Amino acid sequence: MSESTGSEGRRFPAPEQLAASANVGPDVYAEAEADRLAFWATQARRLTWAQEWDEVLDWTNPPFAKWFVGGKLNVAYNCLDRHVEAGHGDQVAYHWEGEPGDTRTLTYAQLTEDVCRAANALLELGIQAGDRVAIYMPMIPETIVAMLACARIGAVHMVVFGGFSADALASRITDAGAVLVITSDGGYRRGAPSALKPAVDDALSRTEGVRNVLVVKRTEQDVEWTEGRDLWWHDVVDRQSPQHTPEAFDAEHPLYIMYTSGTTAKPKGILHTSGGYLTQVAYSHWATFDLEPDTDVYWTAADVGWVTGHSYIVYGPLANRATSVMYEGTPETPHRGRWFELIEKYRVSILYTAPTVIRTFMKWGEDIPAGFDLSSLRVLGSVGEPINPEAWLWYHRNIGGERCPIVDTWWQTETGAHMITPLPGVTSLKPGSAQTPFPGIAAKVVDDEGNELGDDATGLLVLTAPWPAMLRTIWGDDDRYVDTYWSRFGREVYFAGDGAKKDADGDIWLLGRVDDVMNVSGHRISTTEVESSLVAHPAVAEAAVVGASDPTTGQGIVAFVILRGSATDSGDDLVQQLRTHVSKDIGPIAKPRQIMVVQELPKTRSGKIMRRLLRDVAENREMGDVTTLTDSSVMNLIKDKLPASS
Ligand code: 6R9
Repeated sequence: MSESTGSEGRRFPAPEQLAASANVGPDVYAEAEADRLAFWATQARRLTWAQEWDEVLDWTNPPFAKWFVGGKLNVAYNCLDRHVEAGHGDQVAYHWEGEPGDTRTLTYAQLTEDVCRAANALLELGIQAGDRVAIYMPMIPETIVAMLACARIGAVHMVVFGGFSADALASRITDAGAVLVITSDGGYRRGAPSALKPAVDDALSRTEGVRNVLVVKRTEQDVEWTEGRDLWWHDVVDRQSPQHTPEAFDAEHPLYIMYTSGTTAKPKGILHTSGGYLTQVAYSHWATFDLEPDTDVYWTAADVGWVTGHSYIVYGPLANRATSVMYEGTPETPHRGRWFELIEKYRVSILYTAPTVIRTFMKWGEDIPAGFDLSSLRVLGSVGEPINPEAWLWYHRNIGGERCPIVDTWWQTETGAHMITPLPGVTSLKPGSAQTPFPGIAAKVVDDEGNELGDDATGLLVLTAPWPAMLRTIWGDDDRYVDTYWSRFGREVYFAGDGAKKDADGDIWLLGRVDDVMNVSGHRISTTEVESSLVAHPAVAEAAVVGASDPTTGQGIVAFVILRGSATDSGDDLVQQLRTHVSKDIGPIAKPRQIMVVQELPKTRSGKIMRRLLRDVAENREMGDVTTLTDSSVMNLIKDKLPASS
């Protein structure tokens, strides 16, 4: 394989001190392998159960799994009260920072009281266990309070990313059958208040069944008000009792629905339940990041409205009694050093974010992180997309000071928690590869017939044993659940939809979604590999590659690139240079037919590039559904840049 895509041979062994002291050592894999169910039962005991389970796993009717059958627990109690009862009420749960610079500190004791008040308010509004509650909020503490209040009373939350449109919100409210919406007047983004309530009003004009809208005041923007339906959070919640006795729910009681990224037509409502989910998010958060609850300051710099926010801003960290940072705004507001300023201010020791952010930082230049004290960091994480080796190395050098291991965690909304990842005190790291199935997880790379592949052969990623945090179904559509994930290789093999390969050391490389694989003159080429090659060129900060239909080659490779701040040339010469670079790097077959220099790329909330839209542009088509774009104006900018002929 080419240098830029990872085989430069550099390995980054676990730092000695970490290897000696980490929460999890090398023996964990054998232990989990010896008895997978016993291993997960051990991890489930990290939680406090009101009643222990009779059976770890019921897999008699695959793919409908039941974990910790007969067990009962309360998820919010596990995240809050038990830490307070154990004497940690004064520990900070969140250092929250608003984009304008306002701050709030929430201890475990305060958060517990806030959640109890909100739970009592939901009960007063007639919300019952099993009811669905839509949450459409900015990144403020009330968002977490609302989620935990639902969990506490057994209501099912359905968080919709605040950047999504009224359309996206309406279709999700309808599909989930939500009876209450929790929102705010707005939140701060890029230095200005950005309204949320109008989108709720718009969505509710097209849906039925929502009885009330609970509105948090954040920006003081004017809002339209529907009497009898709309209620201010501070009017209803603040007067409630700070006490509420949690009820224990069945381990399989629904916890939340999260709709997936929308890279397909109709969004899928992924259903997660209680006991298995909390077990795996808590254990993985502790093991993958080597969390020390007494000393670490942990920061998942992502939106709560993405599964990463659910599992690693809210449930995992709270179940483990972590102290977290939560930030409302964008990384460039009011200046491009904002994140680094926060790391310095709160002495963040573990940072978890997405490759797209790292590539943005690369574009802005290494002088920015160099201006801050980042010496508190000790473990870094990546999630959301394959991290190009070039971005990995930049992250390692410029943010991690060459001392912090980077855990590249592969997982999905559907998997609920980490599935393939290095462990920071164990794994010798390979930039660009997620490497090893997590302890207790079984993953393989197979060909179209299901035969296992190795030696760098490109195939499909499958999971061959059920896992505690797995999705239980697609909300309201068991058939689609079976068809989408469990029919390609039989009912006991989960088809992830990602291309992958396993190298000679047995390490797994993720190659992007299967539908992102291009076919050029009969050769299968992954978009990820061409993107990594482009990003390895000194002039390129970020690249998106799509296969556009081509009369001679079947598909032709079309690349969209964002240049680094330091790049001087952006003309035809550079484009030719880049084409030659890819051709030398991967092979002439991978030489892009066309390269376009753009300012922005269309992204989902999780930072995934929406290649589907770029393909529409590359093939000169009307654009498809843009409701899940974080910023829909981006596509107009790109189209304006196009030469009329393309
Ligand atoms: C957590 C999350 C899932 C899809 C997944 C894959 C891609 C996520 C990755 C990665 C390579 C990683 N993905 N992490 N690809 N390396 N470390 O992102 O969930 O939004 O559901 O997306 O994201 O393609 O199938 P979700």
